[in-house]
Amino acid sequence: MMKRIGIVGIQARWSVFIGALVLALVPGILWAQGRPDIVWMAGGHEGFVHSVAFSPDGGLVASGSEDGTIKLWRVSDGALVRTLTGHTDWVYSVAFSPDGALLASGSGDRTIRLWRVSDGALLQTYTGETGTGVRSIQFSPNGQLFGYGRQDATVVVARNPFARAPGDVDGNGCVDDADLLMLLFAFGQTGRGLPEDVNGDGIVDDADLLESLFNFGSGC
Ligand SMILES: [Ca+2]
Ligand SMILES: [Ca+2]
Repeated sequence: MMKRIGIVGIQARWSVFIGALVLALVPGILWAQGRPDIVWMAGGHEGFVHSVAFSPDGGLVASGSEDGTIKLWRVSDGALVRTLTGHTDWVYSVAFSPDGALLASGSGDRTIRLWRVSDGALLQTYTGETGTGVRSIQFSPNGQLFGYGRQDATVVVARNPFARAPGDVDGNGCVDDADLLMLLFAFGQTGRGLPEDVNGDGIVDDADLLESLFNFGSGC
């Protein structure tokens, strides 16, 4: 009888210990599941923010809002770098080009706009082939194309008019020895948005060299 009480007592103590442990851990677990680990939060838009995108170098985050503006924020501290204005309806989607030079935006105002990131200049506005509005937009990995989704259930892929010619690593408009040299110096490097990564697959290798050689002399 005494032995049974002893076992029951040990079991009870273990139950209390495990219960206390669970009570101690659960709030932490729930907290971790309940909210992300915030670096910063920033207000400034005057409507729903429909889209955010990081620049390839990680320095900027762009946001597109129902207020018709796009804002560029410094990732390190959340400082507002620039507000891009021009859209006359909701901005549904924003995307950086792989080299970080361009930002594309799609809007309910039936336009697509291409902006220069360095100074916020509006480089191009498309009003054709935008249907009843543009909901989503993204560049191809090598930056030669951009794709977008329209409100009328249509997907479109178009050429980026500001893309470098394949193989024009230094962006001077001509594929020549200088580009090949840059490519060879960067051979083996990995990462997104490298100008030497001609085919945009994330690595500078034989395939990029071949594509450059294939386009050698173009634009010169
Ligand atoms: Ca070149
Ligand atoms: Ca490549």
